[in-house]
Amino acid sequence: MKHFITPADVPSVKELIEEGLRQKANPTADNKLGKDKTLCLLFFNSSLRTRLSTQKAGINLGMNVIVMNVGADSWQLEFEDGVTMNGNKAEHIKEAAAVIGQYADIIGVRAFAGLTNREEDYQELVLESFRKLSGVPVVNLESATRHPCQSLADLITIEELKLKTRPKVVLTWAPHIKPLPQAVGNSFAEWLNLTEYDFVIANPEGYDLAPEFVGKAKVTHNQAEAFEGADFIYAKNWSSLEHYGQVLPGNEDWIISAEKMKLTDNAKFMHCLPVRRGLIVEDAVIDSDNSVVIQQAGNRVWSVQAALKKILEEL
Ligand code: SN0
Repeated sequence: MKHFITPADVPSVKELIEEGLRQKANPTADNKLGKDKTLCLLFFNSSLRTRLSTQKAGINLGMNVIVMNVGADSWQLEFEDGVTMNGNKAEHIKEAAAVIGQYADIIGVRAFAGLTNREEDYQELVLESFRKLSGVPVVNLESATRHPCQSLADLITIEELKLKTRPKVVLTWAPHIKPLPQAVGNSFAEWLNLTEYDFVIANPEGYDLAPEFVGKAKVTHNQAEAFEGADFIYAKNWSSLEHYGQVLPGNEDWIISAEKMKLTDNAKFMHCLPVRRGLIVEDAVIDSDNSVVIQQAGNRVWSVQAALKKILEEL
């Protein structure tokens, strides 16, 4: 595997899930594979799980791991071509990405959507710049439109917990006070579309995800209808795509409540974290035995470890 940016980079998603489960069963089995190889993780935004799980995965594979908070610790980067750099941006991505490529065998990049310009965000300027200009493989640690490390961990978790061959998996929008990216929802939909699961997306009107991510999923604006008979409830907020980056008024009643969970077939509760209690989900749900958020976050190690392994094998 060359890069890990979208599922299109993955020769077999099924095989990658199995690889994740193998890594989980034997975390240091491949600790010679990354010897003398450097993994450089670049964070343009905050992180807890992604940063630590990716560092841990690199270490499990025997890699050296270096991390930088770009922007906060390094120079402000210019991404536009042909500009006179007379503002506050001291370095162009053309040099920065190429230089980091001299230090790293694999680069991981986190760069959220700006949420002001839809076309720009959906062009993935930051991630694509590193892919084109660094000369080394790139792992997507949540870009403007996708979060594949999360989605692979989600699929690993569902695989571990499913009680039916074809469980009903519901991605439901949930309320938030801030505009959040569509990346987690987009990616979850994109990866779920590659499974045989019964997949439903529930969101209020005005919050439909982009059709290229929705794929063959059933979309409903009726949350209760979606919850009926569900085996997995995956909650996530995202800001409007149509009214780009906006939080539309109303919809606070989309919170995941214990009452709504009763409509499901004893569904597991999933969320990528961080989650705001009392806003996205009631304490009674996230504290219940059906909540699998910690197992899901734990699986972040095995998901990125499987992806890094596949890249290392082809270096
Ligand atoms: C990010 C998002 O894409 O929604 C990262 C999720 C893995 N989440 C947030 O930015 C939450 C911020 C908040 O204030 O709750």
